[in-house]
Amino acid sequence: MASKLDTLEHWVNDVAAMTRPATIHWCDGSDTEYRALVQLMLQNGDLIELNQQTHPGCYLHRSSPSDVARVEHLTFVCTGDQADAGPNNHWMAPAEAHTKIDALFDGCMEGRTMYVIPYCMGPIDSPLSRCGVEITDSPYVVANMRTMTRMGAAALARIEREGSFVKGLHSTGELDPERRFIMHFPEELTIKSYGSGYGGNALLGKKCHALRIASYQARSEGWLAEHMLIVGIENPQGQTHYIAAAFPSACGKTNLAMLIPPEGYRKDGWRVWTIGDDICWMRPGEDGRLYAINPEAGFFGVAPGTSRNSNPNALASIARDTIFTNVAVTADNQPWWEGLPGTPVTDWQGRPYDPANGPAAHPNSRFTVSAKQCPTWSPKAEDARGVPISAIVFGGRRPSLLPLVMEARDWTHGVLMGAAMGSETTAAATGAVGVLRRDSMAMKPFCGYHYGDYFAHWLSFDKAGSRLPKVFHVNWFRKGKDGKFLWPGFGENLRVLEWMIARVEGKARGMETPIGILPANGELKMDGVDMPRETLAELLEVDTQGWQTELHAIGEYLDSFRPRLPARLRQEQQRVAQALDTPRKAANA
Ligand code: GTP
Ligand code: SPV
Ligand code: MN
Repeated sequence: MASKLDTLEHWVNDVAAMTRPATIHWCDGSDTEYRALVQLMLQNGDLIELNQQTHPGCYLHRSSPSDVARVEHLTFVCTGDQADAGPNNHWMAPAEAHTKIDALFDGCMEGRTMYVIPYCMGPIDSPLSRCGVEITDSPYVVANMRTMTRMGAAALARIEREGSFVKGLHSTGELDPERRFIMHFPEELTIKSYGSGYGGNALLGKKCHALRIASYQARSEGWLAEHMLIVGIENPQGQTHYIAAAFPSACGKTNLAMLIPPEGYRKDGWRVWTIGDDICWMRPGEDGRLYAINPEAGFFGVAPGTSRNSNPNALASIARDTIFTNVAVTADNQPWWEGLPGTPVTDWQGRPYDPANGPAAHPNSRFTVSAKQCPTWSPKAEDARGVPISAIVFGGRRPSLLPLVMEARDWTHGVLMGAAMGSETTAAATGAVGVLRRDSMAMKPFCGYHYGDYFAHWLSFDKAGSRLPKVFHVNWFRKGKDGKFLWPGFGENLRVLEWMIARVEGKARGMETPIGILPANGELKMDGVDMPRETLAELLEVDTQGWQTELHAIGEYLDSFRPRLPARLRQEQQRVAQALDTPRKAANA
C-alpha cells in the first residue's frame, strides 16, 4: 500500500517542477537547523545581530518598506461558487486564481533553496490540532514558523499517520506590491501566497491556515476557529476560569492575554495564566462546555507600546531568543520602539533616525518569540483536551457609545453583539488607520466563508445539552471630550474580568438595560483607581438615542448578508431596537 507520505512527496515534486529550486531542504525543527538558518541570514543580510549582551539570541529583520502589513485587498478566498466566499471576502474563481498565481511561481526559486516545513497547529497529541506543510523559499519564514508552530519531525509523523494536511505554497518573489497575492482554496485545503514576506501574508500556518482555512473546516466539522486570545484567571481560592476574547488586529489581545493584576489583586492572590494571544480553536466537549486550544506555539506581537508599564510579561518574554521585525535600534544596538525608554539612532528602514520621517519603529513592527518564554505561560496550553471556556468577550476600538462592559442576555444576543462589533482600523493591515468599520467577531479579514453562514454556524451551538459560556462586550478605548482614553486599561482590565467571573458564578446581580446587562452600582471594584465618579458613570452610560441610531446601522449591516443571513439574528436586532424604543413610548403615553 502506498504510504500517506506519497501524497506529500508528489506535491513537493510538483511544486519543485514549477518553481525549479537549486536544492530542497526538509525542515526537522532542530536547534542545529535553526542555528544554521540564522548564520545564513546573518550572511545574506536577512537578519542583523542585535546587542548580544543585553539581548542574547536576538536579531532584527528589516522588511521591504512596501511589505510591512497584511494586504486585505490582495487576499482572496477562491471557492467554486462565489456566493460561498460572501461579501466579506474578495473572490476569484479557483481556476483563474491558480493560473494567475502559478504564472508568478513559474521558475521563481531558480538558484535558491526550497524549504519544506511540516507543522502542527496545536498540541501534537491533541484531537483538536491540525497539520499543514508550508513550502517556502524564505529562511526568515522558516525561522518564524519554527517559533510560531510545532514544526518538524513530530508533525511529519502525524501527517504520515493522518494523511490529510493543509498545503501552503509561499514565495517571497520580487516583493513587488503589483505582483502580490494571498490566495486561499478552502475546498482544496490549499493556500498560495506570492510576493510578500510579512507575517500574516507569509507565515501560512497563522492567519491563512489557522483562521481562513480552519474556519471553513470548522463549519462542516462542528467547531470554531476564532481570532481570540485565551487567558486563565485564577482567584484567591485557586479556581481558574478561562476566558476567550476576540479583539481586532492591534486592539489588545496580546496585552490582555498576559496582563499583570493591579497591586491589590496581587496581594489578594489573583493570578493570570496565558494560553494564547491571537488564535483560538474550540469545540463542545462531552459535558456540553466549549473546550479551547491555542493552535500556535509562539507570539507574533505588536512591538510599539509594549513597555514595563503596559506589558511587563511581554517585555520579559522578548529579552532573549527573539526575532524583531521593523523596529528601530539604539546607539548600543538594542531594539527600540515608541513606548520604551532610551533613544533610537536608526529607524526601522535603517536610516539615521529623524522625527520628520515618522515613528522610529514601524507602527506594525513585531516580535516573534516562543510562548514558553512568557512568565505567565500556562502548563494547560499543552493539554490535549484544551481548557473549558467560561466567558467569550468581544471588543474593539470604539471612541464613543460602547460602554466599558456589557453582558449578553443569552447566546443569541451574544452572537448579535459579536456580529455587530465595530472598531477603528490599525496599522496591522495596509490602508487608512483610525477608520471605524464593522469587524464581526474580529474576523472580517479572516473568515474563510460567507459571514451569513458563519453567523448561522455560531447560532447552531445553542442546542440541547450545551453549556455555553456567557458572552460579553468590552471597550477599553472610549475617549473623553479631551480625546484621551477614559479607562486606564492594561492590568486594570482585570477589574472588568472579575465582574464577568462574578456574573458567571452568579455572584453579581448586574443591571438590566435594553442593550444588555451592565455592572450595577458598586459592582466594579475600583479601589486603588484614581478616577472621578463621573468618568466611571460616562464609561457605563447608555445613550438611548445613540443606540437607536447604532441598532439601525447594525440592521442595515446585517441585511448586507442576505439571503444567507439567519432570520434569528435579524429578529434579535429588532428585539434590542424595540427594547430601546419602549421606554420612550412609555414616556410618551
Ligand atoms: P494582533 O497581533 O494584531 O492580532 O493584535 P493584538 O490584539 O494582540 O494587539 P496588542 O495586544 O498587541 O495591542 C496593540 C496596541 O493596543 C498596543 O499599542 C497596545 O499598547 C494597545 N493596547 C492594548 N491594550 C490596551 C488597553 O487596555 N488600553 C489601551 N488604551 N491600549 C491598549
Ligand atoms: C494581525 O494582523 O491580526 C496579526 C498579525 O496578528 S498577522 O500575523 O500579520 O496577521
Ligand atoms: Mn491577529
